[in-house]
Amino acid sequence: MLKAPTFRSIEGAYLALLDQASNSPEHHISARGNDANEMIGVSFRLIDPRQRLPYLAARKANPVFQFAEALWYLAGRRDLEMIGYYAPSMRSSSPDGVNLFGSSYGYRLFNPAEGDTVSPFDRALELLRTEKDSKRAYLPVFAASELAVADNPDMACLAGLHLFARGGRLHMVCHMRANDLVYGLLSDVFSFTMIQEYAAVQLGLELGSYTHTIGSAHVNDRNAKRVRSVLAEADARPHPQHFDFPPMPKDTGPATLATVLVHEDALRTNKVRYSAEEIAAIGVDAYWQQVILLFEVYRQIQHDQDDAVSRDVLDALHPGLRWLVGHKWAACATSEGTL
Ligand code: 5HM
Repeated sequence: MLKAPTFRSIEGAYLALLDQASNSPEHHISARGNDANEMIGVSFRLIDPRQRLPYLAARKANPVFQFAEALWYLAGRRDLEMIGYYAPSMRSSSPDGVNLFGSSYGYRLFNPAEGDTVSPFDRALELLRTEKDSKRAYLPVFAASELAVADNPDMACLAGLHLFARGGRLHMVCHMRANDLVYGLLSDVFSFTMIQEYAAVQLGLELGSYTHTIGSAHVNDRNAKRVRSVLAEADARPHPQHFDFPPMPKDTGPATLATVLVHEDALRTNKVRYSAEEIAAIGVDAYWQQVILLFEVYRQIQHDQDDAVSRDVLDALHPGLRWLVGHKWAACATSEGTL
């Protein structure tokens, strides 16, 4: 069988990759000062790309950042102001302190290239609407000019995204030149499968498979301890945690994203504070209300002095998101101490 190994959700693929990189790596490298175990030419396929979050307490996945990054991409943005609030470490990749260049994939995908009037994303969707079984809906991200920048602090890790409309479903193949398996992989798969699902909704297709291919798949030595804890947790638990994540609503479009981003901006800049009841009255589907709930959780953590995030907001979260924020932030742990 020459196809990529298949997993239902990201968690199984994540654990298999960490296990292999830790226990049977192909190389030990030291690129740009980062010592790492590496495998080259790795791929896997997710049959249900909607299950894009791992439920591993030792990993402490951050669903607030994941949705923020996905929205930042979908909105075609490259500003640090938004993404730096959710991931302060990304500030060091910006050469001018204002924008990100190599890693602002959405800027390249969702804005027309210089001299063009239509974005690569819109062009790819148009192709998929008009050319049956097209193989041409490829959205390049890595630009050859990035190689010309000496000591480039932020060279795109995503080579490109490739969309295929087959049998009523929209499949995606993602080509990464390099992936940090512990951190980069999870946020990349989360965001790219969100772009895939958003594209499927625009085309009126069902969500298909997601195949992820990586040139250099590596685990940095400095993260080895974290990896051992994650693998030990997976080995010790009687059965994996499972929370099915719901589909993106069929009426999601640019107007939906714009509405969510207005609330994101107001919460990030602490201009509003919401109760669960107020978020339930916002005119977006319950799916997108979950994202606004997450942004309110993070607003309270960043801007309020309280020890605990308000109970009504936490209780309104989807059980999987509730589980994740409870393991990520002490302010979201339940008073009973268990989740
Ligand atoms: O030396 P190089 O440019 O490959 O270092 C970038 C590091 O960030 C690599 O470990 C790469 O795999 C990781 N990375 C990632 O996994 C970076 C980004 C941001 O572009 C990403 N995924 N999206």
